[in-house]
Amino acid sequence: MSENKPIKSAGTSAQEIIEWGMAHEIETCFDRAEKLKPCPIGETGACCRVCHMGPCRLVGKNAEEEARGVCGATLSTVVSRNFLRMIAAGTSAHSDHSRDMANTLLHVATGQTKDFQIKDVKKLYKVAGILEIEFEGRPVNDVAKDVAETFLQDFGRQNGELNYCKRAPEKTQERWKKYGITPRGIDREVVETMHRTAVGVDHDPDHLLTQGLRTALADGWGGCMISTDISDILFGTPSPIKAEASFGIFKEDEVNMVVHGHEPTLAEAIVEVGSSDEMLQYAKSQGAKGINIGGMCCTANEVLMRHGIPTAGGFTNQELGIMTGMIDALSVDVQCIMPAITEVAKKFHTKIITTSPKAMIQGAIHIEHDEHHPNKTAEEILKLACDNFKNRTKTGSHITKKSPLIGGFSDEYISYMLGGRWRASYRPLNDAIQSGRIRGVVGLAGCDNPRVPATGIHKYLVNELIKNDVLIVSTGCGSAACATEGYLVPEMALENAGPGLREVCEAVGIPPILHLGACVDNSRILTIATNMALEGGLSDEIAGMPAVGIAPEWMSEKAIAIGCYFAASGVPVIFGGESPVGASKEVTKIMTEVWMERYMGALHFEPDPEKILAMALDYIDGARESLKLRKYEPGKFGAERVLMDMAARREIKGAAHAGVGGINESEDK
Ligand code: XCC
Repeated sequence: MSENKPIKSAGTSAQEIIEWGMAHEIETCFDRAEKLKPCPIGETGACCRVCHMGPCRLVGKNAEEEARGVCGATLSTVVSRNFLRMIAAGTSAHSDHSRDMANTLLHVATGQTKDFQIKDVKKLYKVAGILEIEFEGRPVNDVAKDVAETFLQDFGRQNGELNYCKRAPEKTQERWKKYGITPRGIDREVVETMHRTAVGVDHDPDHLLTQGLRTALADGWGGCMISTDISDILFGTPSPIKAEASFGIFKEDEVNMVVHGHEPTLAEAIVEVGSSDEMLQYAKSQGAKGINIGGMCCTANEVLMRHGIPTAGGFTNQELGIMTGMIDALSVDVQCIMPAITEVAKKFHTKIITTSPKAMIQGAIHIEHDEHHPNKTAEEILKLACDNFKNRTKTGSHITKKSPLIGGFSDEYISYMLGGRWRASYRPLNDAIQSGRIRGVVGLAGCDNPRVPATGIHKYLVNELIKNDVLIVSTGCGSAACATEGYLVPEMALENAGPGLREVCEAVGIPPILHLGACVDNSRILTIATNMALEGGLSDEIAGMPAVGIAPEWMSEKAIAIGCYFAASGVPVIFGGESPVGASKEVTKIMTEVWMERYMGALHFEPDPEKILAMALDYIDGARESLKLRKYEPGKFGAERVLMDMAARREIKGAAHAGVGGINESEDK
C-alpha cells in the first residue's frame, strides 16, 4: 500500500486493489462516492416525492415550523413518511427472500424439488413445536409441509398476530400490545405502510412511526426469523467451522466460482454439484486442477456458516474481487449486488450470471434458477465457469493474502457450548455478565460503506469494544469486515480483549466476536436476547439488557428495518453516518426519547465513531445500574492472570492450530 494514496478502504488488501484499479483507470464505488456527493436535502429526509405536485424540498432556517409541501405536509410528516418507506423496502427484501425459502421447503416436502432434503430434523421439530404442529410419529415431509404452509400464511395473514410473536418474552409481547405494534401478516404491514405514506393519508409523525415499528417487527420476528429457521431446517443449523477470508481465497490453478447475494438455495446446489466427481472431471477437461467455490456478501455467509466456503468479503469488495482477475464466474441472486459489476467485468474475463427471476443486470448472462431442479441450474453455471477458465489472463491485481476465521455460531450452538450437551444453557453467559467479567453485549452488524474508509469503523469499534470486555455478536458485512482482517479467531481474545472477556473466551474456547451469519440471521440475536431473558438474573424481557445494536457503516434500507425491529424489541441501536431523519427534530425525538420511554429501545444516528463507542458503553453501564448488577470495573478479573498470560497464549494458539482445525496465522494484518 503506498503512503501518499488516500485510504478508501480500511481492508488492507482491498486498498491495494483500489490503488491498482486507480493506476489502471478502473472505476469503482469508491471513485463514484467521491465524485457524487449525497444530496443534502434527500440525505436528511426533507425531500417529498410521493406525488407529482412536487418534488417538494422542505428546507430553510425555520423549515420545522414553517415549511410545507404543496399539499401542506409538514417537515415531520415528510421525514417520517420517507423513513417508513425505507422500513417497508427493507422488510420486503428480507421477507420476499423468506417467502422463497418457505416455498422451497414446501417443494421439498411435497417432492417437487428432489435435490434437497430436510437436513436438520431436530430443528424442524423444534419449529413445529413452536407453531403447535403435531410432529411425533408423523413422516418428516408431512411435518415439513405443515410448517411451510403455516409460514406461508404469515405473509398474507389479514388479522391476528404473526406466529413467531409468541417467541418473544411475555413482557416484550405486552409492550407491543400496549402500544399497538404487534404485527399481523408481513405483506399486510408492508402494504399498509405504503398506503399510509401515499399522498393525503397519514400525516401524524408519531402515528406513522408506530406503523413503521409494526412493519419492522414483521421483518424481524417474521421475514428474517422464518428465513433463518427454514435455511437451518433445509441446509443444517450452523456450528463452529473454520474458513478463510479476503482476496487470497482465489486459486491460480482451479476454476474460481463465486456466489454473491443473499439466498442460500442455489448456492447450496452450486456447493454440492461443484464438489461432485463429474464436475471435477469437467473442470479438469478444461485444464483446471479443481473447482474452488468462494462467496461474497450474505450468500457467502450462508455457505460459510454451513460448509466453510471462504469469503472474499462484504459489499464494497465485490468490484475489487473481479479486479483480481481470478474469478471465472460470479453468480448473483438478489440484494446488495452493484450493477457496476458488469462494467468492471468487461475489463476482465469474468462472466457475471444473474439467476433470480426478480433480478437482471444489463450486460450479464441470465441463467434462471429452476427452483424444482436447482442442481441442473448449478451444473449449467459451473460448466460455464469451467469453460471460462482457459480465458483467464494475467490481467488483475492478484492478491494472495487471506485470513483464517471461525464462523458458524447459531443460538443453538451458543447454548450448547456454554452449558454442554445435557444442560445446554445461557446460565454461564448471564453469570459472566452479572459478575462483570463481560460488561455487556453488542450486536455489530450492517453494511460496509465506500463513503468512509470502508470497514474502518467496524474495525475500530471491534477493537475498542472487546478491549472494554464487551462480547460481540456479528452478522452480514460486519462479520466480513472482521473476517478479512483476521479478527474472527480465538487468538483475538488473547491479543486484544479485556481481561474479563478474555477469561470467558478462554474458558469456553470461543473468539470474542461470534459470527452468527447473514443479515437475516440478525434474528438469531433476537433469539439469543430472548434466551438471556428467559434464563433469569438479568432483565426478564429483551428491554433493559446491557446490550446495544450498532450498524456503523449501514447503507441499505434493510439495515433500517433491522435497526427498527431491534429498537421495537427493546434494544438501543446506534447507526453511523448522517441521519436520514436529521431534518426533523420532532421525528428524531420520537425515535430516541419517545421510543425509549415506550419500548426501552431507540434508534440514533451518529457519524462520529468515538461517540458511537461512548454511547454504547453508556447504555450498557446504565442498564447494569438499573438491573443492580455489580458495577463494571476494568481489569478486575485480569490481575491474577498476568503471569499466566504467556503460557495461556502458547496453549490457546496451539489449541487453535490443532483442535479447531489447523488454522493458519493471519497474513492479512
Ligand atoms: Fe448488504 Fe447482507 Fe448490508 Fe452487506 S450487510 S451490504 S445489506 S450484504 Ni446486511
